[in-house]
Amino acid sequence: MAGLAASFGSGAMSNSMDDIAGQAQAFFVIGSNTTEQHPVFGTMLRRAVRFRGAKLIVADPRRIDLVDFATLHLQQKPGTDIVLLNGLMHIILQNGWEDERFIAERCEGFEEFKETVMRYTPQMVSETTSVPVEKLHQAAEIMGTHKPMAVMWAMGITQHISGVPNVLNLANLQMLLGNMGIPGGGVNPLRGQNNVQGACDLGGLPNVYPGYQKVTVAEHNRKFEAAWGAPLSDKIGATVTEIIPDILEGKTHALYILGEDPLMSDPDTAHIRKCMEAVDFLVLQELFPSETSHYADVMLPGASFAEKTGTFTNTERRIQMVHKAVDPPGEALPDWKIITRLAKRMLHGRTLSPDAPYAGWEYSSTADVMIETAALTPLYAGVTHERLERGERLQWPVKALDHPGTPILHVGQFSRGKGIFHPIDHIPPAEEPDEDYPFVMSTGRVIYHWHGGQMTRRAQGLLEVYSEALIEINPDDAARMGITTNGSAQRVRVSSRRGSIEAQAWVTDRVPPGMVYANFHFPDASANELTQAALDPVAKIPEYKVTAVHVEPA
Ligand SMILES: Nc1nc2c(c(=O)[nH]1)N[C@H]1C(S)=C(S)[C@@H](COP(=O)(O)OP(=O)(O)OC[C@H]3O[C@@H](n4cnc5c(=O)[nH]c(N)nc54)[C@H](O)[C@@H]3O)O[C@H]1N2
Ligand SMILES: Nc1nc2c(c(=O)[nH]1)N[C@H]1C(S)=C(S)[C@@H](COP(=O)(O)OP(=O)(O)OC[C@H]3O[C@@H](n4cnc5c(=O)[nH]c(N)nc54)[C@H](O)[C@@H]3O)O[C@H]1N2
Ligand SMILES: [Mo]
Repeated sequence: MAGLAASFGSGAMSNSMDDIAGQAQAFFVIGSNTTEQHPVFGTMLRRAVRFRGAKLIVADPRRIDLVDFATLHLQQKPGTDIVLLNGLMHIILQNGWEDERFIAERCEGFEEFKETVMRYTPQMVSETTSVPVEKLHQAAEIMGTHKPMAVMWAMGITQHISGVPNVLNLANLQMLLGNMGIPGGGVNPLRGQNNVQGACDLGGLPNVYPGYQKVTVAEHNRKFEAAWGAPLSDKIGATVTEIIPDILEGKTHALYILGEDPLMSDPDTAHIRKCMEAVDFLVLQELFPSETSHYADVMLPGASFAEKTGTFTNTERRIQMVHKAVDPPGEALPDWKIITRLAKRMLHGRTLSPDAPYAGWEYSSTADVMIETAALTPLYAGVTHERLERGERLQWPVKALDHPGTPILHVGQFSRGKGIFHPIDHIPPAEEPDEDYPFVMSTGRVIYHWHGGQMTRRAQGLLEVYSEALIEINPDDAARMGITTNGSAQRVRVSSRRGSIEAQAWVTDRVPPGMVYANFHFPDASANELTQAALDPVAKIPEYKVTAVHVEPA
């Protein structure tokens, strides 16, 4: 739940949940099952639609619950988001709905971008995405005439080999409409885990120190070397999706995994098994014996969220205090204490640099960790546990002790000066359906379970409502194959080039014909037996959302 999972997804919400839900005239939710996966914000959006009449456009290959409240549903084929967005921007430009002043004053690269977009005619976009031309026009009109509009997305956008270009194209859309730096607008990636934002903020990424200070900038290296009293590398490290496959290349020899269950959550499980068998030494810091624990040489017992005190930074960059409610059981300790103990053992016998204030790992509580964070991290410079305890609602950047924090980013100016339009062309998914594997499988979550299910499969109440993996399949496909939900032929076998799983079918028009949807909550039918490690070349995020599969009655 913490740690290296931080490499999934990137960036931060430019706006806050309150200003979006309260002030947007329209919402564009693309690739996020918001009511099931972000229920608090999902409820806020639903209320804004019902009680305030805000418009809602949902772009999702599935008819997710949010569609019931939507003004319009664009049901694009998985992996065609670039084309869809180019088509919408094409129509916006044709009708003069762009914000000329914003583009002229705050952006650059517009002409080249426009040239690309003008090649994506509604007809051609409709053919690639299977969204009807009229719906493209309706969506573009809502966007062009309801400002500000807020854009929200999640893993349906980022878990593709085109994850980064997909996100850049959403930024293009918001710059084109002038929806940046204002309440009710912005570009808003909904961050998944309770503290994935905090883990990224505080350096849980291979290319930056805390506060996104790049390791390749000499000045940053000097600052952290002086603070920590140790020589530091200026080389960008590897991501989790590189570290594990590197075992078979002989480049990774040992793993220290905290709060992650790669046997369940990484793509292509058969390959991950081989890697785990091959690694020389594996330390796993966990709450429970997980699927990955079968391969661990040493297990360190971590304490759960309810058993420790510290901060979580949520999806809107808000830093929040969390207090210990119960004592950790047995020998379990908060993760920071385990890490500190390990670090001190490693320091043993080394003389510490006397001028380096944080060389010795001397923390008596997480408040001390925050003092060090504030001293070295401009984004968190004014954050202290005292301020948070007083009830201050701090969203970074918090520039000083008397700075109130920053609810909306990019007001008046982008952080790098001008906003750049990026011309983006279609990048087809790494694997497309063919004769042998004619279906597209997409994967994700259900509301009742959490990822590999180590926590939620231990909760009896949740198992009572959702006890085994269900695979969503369209009624037309099911009828053709003789699959019914209450007859004898209710189980399906789904196979890809990597593996095969068998599970209960859920015959439903939530998915269109030709598509199935599977989750990775149950070890005996995990979608990741089938997925592949095709990565976005920049973010290194796997293409979990598109796999070519074969489906048959089991
Ligand atoms: N209950 C519960 N809540 C969770 C989690 C959990 O495990 N359980 N996990 C948390 C975490 S870490 C995360 S990252 C978030 C994830 O939150 P979300 O990203 O909202 O959830 P996902 O289930 O990954 O699916 C996202 C949506 O993308 C759609 N989709 C599939 N393919 C495509 C495509 O090609 N294009 C587009 N535009 N959409 C597509 C799917 O139909 C789905 O509706 O959820 C968080 N919340
Ligand atoms: N097919 C497919 N695969 C996916 C995705 C998808 O959409 N489709 N989504 C991906 C995404 S976005 C994510 S974020 C990952 C999530 O994948 P993981 O991070 O592997 O999953 P989690 O279940 O969140 O957490 C892993 C473990 O952390 C332990 N844990 C919980 N709290 C603590 C703690 O405080 N300390 C310690 N030490 N351990 C703790 C839990 O017991 C659990 O076993 O899955 C990815 N995998
Ligand atoms: Mo995630």
